[in-house]
Amino acid sequence: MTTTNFRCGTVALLGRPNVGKSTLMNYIIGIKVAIVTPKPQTTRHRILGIHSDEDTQMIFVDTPGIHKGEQQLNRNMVRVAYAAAAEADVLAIMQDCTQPLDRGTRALIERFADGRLTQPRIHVLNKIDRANKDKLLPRLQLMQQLDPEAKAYIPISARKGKQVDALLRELTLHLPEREAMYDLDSFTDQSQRQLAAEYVREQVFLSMHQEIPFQTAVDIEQFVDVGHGKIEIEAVILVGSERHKPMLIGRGGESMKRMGIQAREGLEELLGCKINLKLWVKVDPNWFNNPGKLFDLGLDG
Ligand SMILES: Nc1nc2c(ncn2[C@@H]2O[C@H](COP(=O)(O)OP(=O)(O)O)[C@@H](O)[C@H]2O)c(=O)[nH]1
Ligand SMILES: [Mg+2]
Repeated sequence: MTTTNFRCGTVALLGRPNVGKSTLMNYIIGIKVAIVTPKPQTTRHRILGIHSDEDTQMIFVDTPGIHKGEQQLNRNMVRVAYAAAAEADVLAIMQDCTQPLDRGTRALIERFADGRLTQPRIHVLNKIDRANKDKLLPRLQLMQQLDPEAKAYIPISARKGKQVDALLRELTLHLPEREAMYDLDSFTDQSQRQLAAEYVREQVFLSMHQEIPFQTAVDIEQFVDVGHGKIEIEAVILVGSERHKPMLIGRGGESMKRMGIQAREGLEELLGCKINLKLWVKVDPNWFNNPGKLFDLGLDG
């Protein structure tokens, strides 16, 4: 590894829930390192996605969306997002330009524009594949007014990969000259065990409704490489109330079975091996307000 002219740094992906932070990171890395669902607050931890080539390494920090919430879990998630911003080399502040600029988004932009954090800021206007073209230019102008010191304002589509190369070029300009911090072939800092928990949780988010997904967590109790290209996994789906249990299991176990198959298929593709996945449901009332449990799950922020 040569140090001359090598650039390496962290880029914090910041923004309200559901603007497309995880989708963008997955597109850039080329695999699903962060789960994505149509539901807000899918991302709970700080997740790294590492993108390397011959002369740069960009470490994307995907963060939980910045939002208000009553539960301890929500407060921890917001703390994680701001801490990631404070430590990053570059701030990519994302918004969904198919939605009007709401108060929450404006407040977030103003908060970063106030200069407390001095890293270069880039505004990313996502979802241009669905946006009204006539509204894009005024929106870009408004961003320039709200944050005139930002380095760039870039419209993209994370889902379609439009203009993502332009964003990457801009980000590269602001990375410090520094040696690579991770192996050039690693793509995330998450362990296979953590990825397994996330892939199961993704299925819960996709299949369950109302408050259930937000009050569910996944704990991997067994993760054993049994050789011959096979991994055995036992995952517990933790629910916050007795009422949720039958809904997760579904009639005749149908729902659990479907979630298990989907999660297994995704993991087999990601890890490139055969997987035997067993799922259980356990009730732990109010786990999301229990500091000890949040600590155990790595959600203490
Ligand atoms: N149309 C469109 N949808 C997108 C785009 N990027 C993300 N989404 C969708 O927006 C939702 C939230 O995306 P996600 O990446 O989880 O947002 P996050 O909460 O900011 O991480 C998902 O349903 C995505 O498929 C985009 O560029 N265009
Ligand atoms: Mg996310």
